[in-house]
Amino acid sequence: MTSFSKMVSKITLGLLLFMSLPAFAFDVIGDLDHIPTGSTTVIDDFEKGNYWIWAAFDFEEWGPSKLSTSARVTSQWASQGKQSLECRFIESSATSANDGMYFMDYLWNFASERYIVVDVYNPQDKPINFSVALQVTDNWNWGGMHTVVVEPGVHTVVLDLNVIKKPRDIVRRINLCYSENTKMNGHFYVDNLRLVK
Ligand SMILES: [Ca+2]
Repeated sequence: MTSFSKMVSKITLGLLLFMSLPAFAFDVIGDLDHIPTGSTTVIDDFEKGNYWIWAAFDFEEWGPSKLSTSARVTSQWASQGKQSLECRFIESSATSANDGMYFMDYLWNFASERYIVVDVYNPQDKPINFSVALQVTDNWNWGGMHTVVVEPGVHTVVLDLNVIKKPRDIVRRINLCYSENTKMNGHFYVDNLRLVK
């Protein structure tokens, strides 16, 4: 083949591969089995810096030390753009907690929002438990949502904000919550954290 026809066949192959891949058709888990279709607001796509920190030894005043060890922006994986947030954790010990948190502080109003939707990639060969919790009102009251088991691979997690029986017009903190399903050191990635009405 001439170099031109080679190039054309490569482009054709690329187009065929592209067309055969559904856009972001990840397994949807959580409170819905599909991605809700209401208007969507992205909270963080992790493309413009890192606003997240992790709960660690400094959380000991609230109990044993957490399993979370870092929260950093990475280009190792992304479901949107080029970057995601990598959340690392260690396995529990006899004296540790069995959960970890990665959080961002700001002042949001989620009163008219219904779902939190986030893409989660678990690269381990064992499941992890994942949830999202808000801290609401000026008293930073805990507003937890359902915990889902994230099997190995990429999933879109949909969580219903109406589970939180507290006002959501003052949201101070968003916590991405890991809890131990299987004892292991590991990490997971999140991307395209968004709200859907
Ligand atoms: Ca991204």
